[in-house]
Amino acid sequence: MAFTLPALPYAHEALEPHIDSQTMIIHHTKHHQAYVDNLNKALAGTDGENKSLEELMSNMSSYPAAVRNNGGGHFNHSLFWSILGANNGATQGAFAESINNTFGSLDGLKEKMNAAGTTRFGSGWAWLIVKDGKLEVCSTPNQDNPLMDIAEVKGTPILGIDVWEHAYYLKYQNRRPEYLGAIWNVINWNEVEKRYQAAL
Ligand code: MN3
Repeated sequence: MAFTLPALPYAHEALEPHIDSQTMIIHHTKHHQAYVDNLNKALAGTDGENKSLEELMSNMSSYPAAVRNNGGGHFNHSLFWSILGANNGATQGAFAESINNTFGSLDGLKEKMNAAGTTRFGSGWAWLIVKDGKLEVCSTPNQDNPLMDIAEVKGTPILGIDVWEHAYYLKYQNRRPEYLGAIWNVINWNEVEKRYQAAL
């Protein structure tokens, strides 16, 4: 029951020009594959071998760092690929209403996410989470995420943006804010909304 690398739901070049195909190929087939392989290695022969990713996240304090780093890496990237793709337009209905009520507008949400990603020192993630039925923006270091029992801010992540340099360095070099500005062109809002509904 080893974990496996999920296929991308689109081609590696599908996010051009906002995220270049070389970055996507390396990010998916090298970085994510390494998290999967190292997670399987870290769990081999332990009781964690038969746990789901979600079960691992919620009990992360009882696992060694290799499970935290690589299990988080596997979960985070699987979510990341799913919420990218063709930008399918504005959000609607209850989800759009909740965004407007919480952040003023969709632009307000983007600003808050970009600020979380820009101010995260070193490597990590910016997150939109559902917590007690409400939307909230937060960030985590390294491959941590808000599902982990050790997270500072806990909730169900419905949109995550990878701000590790490997996510943008080939195209944007040190310009993380430019990458964060561009990524909104390739967010699959249908998927984010689906995750929002499921998290309520
Ligand atoms: Mn990454």
